Amino acid sequence: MHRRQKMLYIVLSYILLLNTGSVMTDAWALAPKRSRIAFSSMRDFNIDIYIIDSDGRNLRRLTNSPANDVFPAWSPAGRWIAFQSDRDGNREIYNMESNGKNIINLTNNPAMDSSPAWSLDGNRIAFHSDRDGDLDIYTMDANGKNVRRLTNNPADDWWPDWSPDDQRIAFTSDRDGNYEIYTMDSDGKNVSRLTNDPAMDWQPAWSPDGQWIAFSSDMGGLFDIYIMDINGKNVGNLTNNPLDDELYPAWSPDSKRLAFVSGDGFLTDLEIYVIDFDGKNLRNLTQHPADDLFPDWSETAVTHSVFSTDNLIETWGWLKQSDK
Ligand SMILES: [Ca+2]
Ligand SMILES: [Ca+2]
Ligand SMILES: [Ca+2]
Ligand SMILES: [Ca+2]
Repeated sequence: MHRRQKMLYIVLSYILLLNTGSVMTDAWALAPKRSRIAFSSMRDFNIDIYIIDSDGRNLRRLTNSPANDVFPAWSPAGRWIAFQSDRDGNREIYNMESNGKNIINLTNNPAMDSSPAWSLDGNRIAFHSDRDGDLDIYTMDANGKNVRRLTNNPADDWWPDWSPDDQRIAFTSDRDGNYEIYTMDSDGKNVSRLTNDPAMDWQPAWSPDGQWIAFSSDMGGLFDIYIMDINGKNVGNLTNNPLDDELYPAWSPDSKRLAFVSGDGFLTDLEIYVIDFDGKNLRNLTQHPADDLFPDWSETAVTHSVFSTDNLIETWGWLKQSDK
């Protein structure tokens, strides 16, 4: 199989077959913060969601289901992790507390609902779905209500990610013949194309400082992680790896580093890597023979470690019920 076809097959297998109002209390704001990466892993022979400190310590498994739990996405304050699972028989978006408890079903539609991305005010979740016949971008309230369709195009429109001011949403579409990165207002208006090349450009990730959009592209042959400014200019290859493909970029909260997925040169044993914004200090974070993929990075309070009982978590949940 051609390498690009094989990569597409692998990615699509995971997708298709695996099928504020915030009022910070002083105590919450002072709670210790940890830099952590949520990801999915096949290490227990089906794919579940894990978290690991960004220095590689404190690996913790969050879901334990025979279903496929993929695409974890931290809420801005770190209390929730949205994810995609096929535990009800088709792909839906769920929310859980970042300690893995209180799983809540957000979508309930026989179509594929995938790739959740939180608005930075914590009020909305963008996702892609083929519920209207082809892939389009939608948003919903964080409780699953008020679903709005943002794109209406027979092309594939997918992989949404919000700008840090919640005004724009980056996404991928092949509406102009091949996959390019686009942005649009968060109501779907004022679509702008950022890339324009015959390569496959997809999986945009908006930097938390608002300056950059990272994405994966095979414009250099294999897939690498590229960074461009939010107007599509100054495109640079961050990974520049001639041996394997890089996918799924995810920014650190300080916009100084990125996590991404890469393999070992044979499209097997996918790992989560982290790298500095300038391409230095590449590190394999997971180092496990199973596939590790779909990283999402957060630096937020670790309430379930600081306060070890469920009672206290619930108390904090009550105190912080406006926290998304
Ligand atoms: Ca569904
Ligand atoms: Ca579409
Ligand atoms: Ca392209
Ligand atoms: Ca691995």
